[in-house]
Amino acid sequence: VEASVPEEQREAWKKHSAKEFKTKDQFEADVVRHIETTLARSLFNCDEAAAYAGTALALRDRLIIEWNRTQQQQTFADPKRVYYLSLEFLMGRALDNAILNVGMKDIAKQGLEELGFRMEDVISQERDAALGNGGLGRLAACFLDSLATLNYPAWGYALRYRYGIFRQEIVDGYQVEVPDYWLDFNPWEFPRHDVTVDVQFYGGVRKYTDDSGKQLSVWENGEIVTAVAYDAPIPGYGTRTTNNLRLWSSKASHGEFDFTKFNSGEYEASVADQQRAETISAVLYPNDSLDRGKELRLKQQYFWCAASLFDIVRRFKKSKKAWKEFANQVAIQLNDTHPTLAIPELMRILLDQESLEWDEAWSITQATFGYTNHTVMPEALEKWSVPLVQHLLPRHLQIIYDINFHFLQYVERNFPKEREMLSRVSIIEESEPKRVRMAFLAVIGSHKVNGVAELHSDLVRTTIFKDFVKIYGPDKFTNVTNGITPRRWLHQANPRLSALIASKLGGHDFLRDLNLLHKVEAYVDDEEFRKEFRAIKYANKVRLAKYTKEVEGITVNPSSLFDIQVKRIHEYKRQQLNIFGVIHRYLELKSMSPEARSKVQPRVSFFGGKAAPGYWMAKMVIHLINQVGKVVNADPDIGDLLKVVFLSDYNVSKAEIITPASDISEHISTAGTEASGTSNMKFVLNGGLIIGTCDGANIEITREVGEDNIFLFGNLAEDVEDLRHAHFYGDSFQLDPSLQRVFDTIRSGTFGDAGPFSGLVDSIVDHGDYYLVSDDFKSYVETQGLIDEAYKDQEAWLTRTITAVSRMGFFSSDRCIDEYAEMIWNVEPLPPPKMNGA
Ligand code: GPK
Repeated sequence: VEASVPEEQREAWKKHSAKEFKTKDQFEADVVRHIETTLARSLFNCDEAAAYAGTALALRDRLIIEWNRTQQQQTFADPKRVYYLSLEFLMGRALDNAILNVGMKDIAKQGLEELGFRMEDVISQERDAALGNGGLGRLAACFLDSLATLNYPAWGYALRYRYGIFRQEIVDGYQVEVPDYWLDFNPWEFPRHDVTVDVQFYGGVRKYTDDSGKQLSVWENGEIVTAVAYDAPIPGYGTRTTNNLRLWSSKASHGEFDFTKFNSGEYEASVADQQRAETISAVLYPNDSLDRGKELRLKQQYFWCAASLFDIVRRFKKSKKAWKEFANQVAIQLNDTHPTLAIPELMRILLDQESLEWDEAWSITQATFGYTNHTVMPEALEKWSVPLVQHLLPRHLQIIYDINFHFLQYVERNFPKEREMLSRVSIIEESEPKRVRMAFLAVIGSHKVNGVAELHSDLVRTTIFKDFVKIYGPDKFTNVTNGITPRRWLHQANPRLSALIASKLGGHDFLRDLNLLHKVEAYVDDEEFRKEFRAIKYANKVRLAKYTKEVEGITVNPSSLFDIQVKRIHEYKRQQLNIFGVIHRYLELKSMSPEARSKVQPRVSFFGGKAAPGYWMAKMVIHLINQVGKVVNADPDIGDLLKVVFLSDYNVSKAEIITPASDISEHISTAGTEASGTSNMKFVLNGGLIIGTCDGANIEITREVGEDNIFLFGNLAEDVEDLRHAHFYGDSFQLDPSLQRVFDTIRSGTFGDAGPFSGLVDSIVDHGDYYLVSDDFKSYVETQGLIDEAYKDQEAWLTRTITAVSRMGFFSSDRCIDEYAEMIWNVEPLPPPKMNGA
């Protein structure tokens, strides 16, 4: 490549090529230069926001140098690449992460101090990039971190939403949603106005015969919307590899406005067109584990799949390799069913544009895709109405029918005696209207399907995809237990614990190889180590207490047991079980003698999480928590013995403050409903224990840390079906007396107007208690009692937490990514780029 550029030019470029800062002085010079020239500010009007902007731009320069080199090297080596298609990337803040990943923390801290700023204050100026709902989106963000850290050539593809997940405000104890317009100043993205893709919607299909007599289809006369690429650099930790996250933004294909319409006096119509196009990437849908079937959502999905595939195919075609090499060059992972349209889209490209035969196109497609399932709950499984798909994507519907036809033929041939199976496994559900079962299409179009924890992957194989295991054999289905990046969730969120571990292990290697944590167990009896470990936990609790006072106005005592449940609010996650338990605790305290009260372990129950805006029950759970907090926190009989806090607007940057501060965290879903959970891993890694059900990754956490270091309770997944059945058909419903008392108290108006809470109570008492709150209540309360007792022995508790931390190595997202790379993608790392003079 270089040889094509004349010698003199090459020399000039090399001489002036951008240099990365290495010293504190150079860092400060870069920051000041950006503040003065990029931002047009000065020493005299540089506030913290400007200091953040200058620092971010200085860091960005550095990332970009490494990013350019990584991309050049990948272009040159042309290895097999991974493309992670996810509608959600819950990235959080980028600056702190960038500073740590390039190993510049001390330099940046000292440099900022010399310029008159505290690093923490500067970092906290950044808005979260909140392009996701919950676990699924944060998993994607952890995966990007691991892919770069492990030097895998990998790209993420998503949408550039103008509005991320809404900000949550609490008004009169109710959730209020506020739009999250986050793009005012975003130094981490690079608009690529030259990288665009025209995406078609609607229109019709015309069949024709080409010169060789072959029958072909062409999709035409649709509406065109243009996708513009925005790139964000993803730095690896301790490596120069800097990968790319490409976000697509939608705009009208005719630019600002349509001149023909404008000139014919339809100015308003032309602007309306433009706004309609921009609406596609305007907002992240705020539903978690719920499919709402909205047309705009389907448009988002196709827009993003079509733009991404075009980009991937364009890159492949530059290499001039034959089509049969495609799956040797490209691995595409479907994060849930949201990108499933990528399957018929690749087929359309191969059949209609590249004129491949069906069988070849299909084997390329299947070899390219892998599909990750994140839930077995029916309300979350996407099904698009056939008339809607027909209208919006007529050619794709034909291809989906053809895929189904070939598939059902295969099933019929191989299972001639099981004719009922055909309707069960058909991609098309024979409902009114008919619907496309996206999960089935994803299974059929992929070569591997994985669940996200062992129990979940078992349920995937034995429930929703049971027939497919029979059809394809068991090898198509596998498990990759989720993980988390220890860079953000230990080193960044809990720097002092990271430093303590590094001091004993002789450096920070464990951040790249988390299994090294097992060496920490040797220090479990080391007095000096224990003292510092305890002091760190206390300091983290003090930090959360300070935050709680400043932001929520509630005083909590950091010596109390901190009990935390933060995650999306969902009936299956059972925050209602937690708050009913809190009410029970309150009632017990109220009925105790002062003498008995003096022996009680003080506790703070923290809650946090957003409810989907249309999810009434979840919103009432939030309301109940806030109302209980109002009463309990103001009760002079109770004092520090019990406090109830709802931490509003839970997000990634808040999780970095909350996670290191727990003594106990709650992961109490109805068994069989939480596919994995990932915050459970974060809390234990930061020295907190879990109260949890035998669900998701709790089971593997138990296996790793040992049964003595986790508090499990409740019914097992295998018994859930029978219990549900019994609620409906068994003898009359008998409530545990203490739960009955909780309900009576709510109904009596102790926590304000009981009207809003009737749905919560009735769903248990009158509507079959689908989530088995009543079945698990007693064992939940008892286990909380065991925790109170155990916590009183602070030395034994400390031993448990240290032991648990040392056994968490398995839950690094690096381990997951290596498993995906080997079992699903068949890709190898590419050694990081060399730098000039390196
Ligand atoms: C699963 F189906 C979904 C969804 O729509 N959103 C979401 O965040 C979560 N998830 C699971 O609920 C978690 O158990 C799991 O850890 C996470 O995905 C990542 O796999």
